[in-house]
Amino acid sequence: MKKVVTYGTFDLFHIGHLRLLERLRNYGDHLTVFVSTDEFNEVKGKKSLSKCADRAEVVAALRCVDEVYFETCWDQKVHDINRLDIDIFGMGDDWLGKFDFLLPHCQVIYLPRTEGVSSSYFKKKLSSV
Ligand code: C2G
Repeated sequence: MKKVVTYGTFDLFHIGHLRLLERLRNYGDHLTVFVSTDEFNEVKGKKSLSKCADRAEVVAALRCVDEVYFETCWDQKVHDINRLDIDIFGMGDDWLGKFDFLLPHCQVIYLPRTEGVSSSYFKKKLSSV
């Protein structure tokens, strides 16, 4: 079984998130998603509107997602990849090159982002309503 993994906040879940997860799932037979905790989002300098448990519940409900865990720090990826026997690590290409240090442990792919949509875009729109 070819296992794929990705990490993210997935706040205000939108088509960009969905398209990424569906494309990643098609690179293998199993997709694991690590959802950033609220505390880790602070470390990332991101404020999510939905709390971690809700964001994880949305991601876990997707047909293309097989397992969901939590991302609590930057440094857990090598451990996760080895522990879960991951074959492919994938992210949107706004992260291009940032995770190449994982190459000794698994294949690393960056997929084109879905243009014109982001959680921050929706937050801005919502605040001006
Ligand atoms: N994404 C996308 N298209 C968009 C928006 C996001 O393909 N229009 C992708 C991002 O590239 C990322 C994933 O969706 O791979 C999740 O995006 P975020 O929730 O913004 O994740 P981020 O805050 O970038 O956290 O350790 C990695 C970090 O936790 C990633």
